[in-house]
Amino acid sequence: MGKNIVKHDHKVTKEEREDLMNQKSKVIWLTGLSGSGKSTVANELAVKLQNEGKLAYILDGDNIRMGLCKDLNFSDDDRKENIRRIGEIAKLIADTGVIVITAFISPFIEERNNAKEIIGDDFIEVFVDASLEICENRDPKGFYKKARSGEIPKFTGISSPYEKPLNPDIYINTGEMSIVECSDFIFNNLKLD
Ligand code: ADX
Repeated sequence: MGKNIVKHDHKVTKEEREDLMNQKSKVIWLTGLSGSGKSTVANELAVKLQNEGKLAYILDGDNIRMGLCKDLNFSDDDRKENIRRIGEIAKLIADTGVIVITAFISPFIEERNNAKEIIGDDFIEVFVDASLEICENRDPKGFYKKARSGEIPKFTGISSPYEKPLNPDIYINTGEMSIVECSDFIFNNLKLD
């Protein structure tokens, strides 16, 4: 903690906010290659949660990099800072009682562990797996092509590493399961009550 800073305790607790909304907050942390389907799965899951009467909110890599993290690029250090900020924001939102779904490549084991440390017990790591070959074939934004030609440097999976989770809480493979199956599988493995 910084110098001359004193933590305030508030009267209304996280548990009371959760009770008000009849849910338990979580941070559903989706990690995987670009094009693996993180944002698509996050959207499907958010619809499912909404339909079940659970309040959820998505934090998404591309969107956050247009605002809060627009000063950051894709060097290892900037990716770590990106994930540190997302970890802190996710923790704050989860403290409101809302379920957070994050969709960031978050390529390094150490930074994901760091996010887990910041967030605590609410953190659920979901590995959104799909082979590099599949992601590259999908290439929804045309970025793999540009990465191969050198136009985009330090691209995850091509010229920058992706460290797979060794022991994720939930594993889905978007090359083998449909998006709805993936979303349902995550939903069924959350303990929300
Ligand atoms: S992370 O590595 O810091 O977690 P983040 O999820 O925020 O990445 O952003 C990834 C998105 O940024 C990708 O889906 C892609 O659209 C875009 N992007 C642009 N340049 C790169 C790059 N060099 N490596 C990976 N993604 C990139």
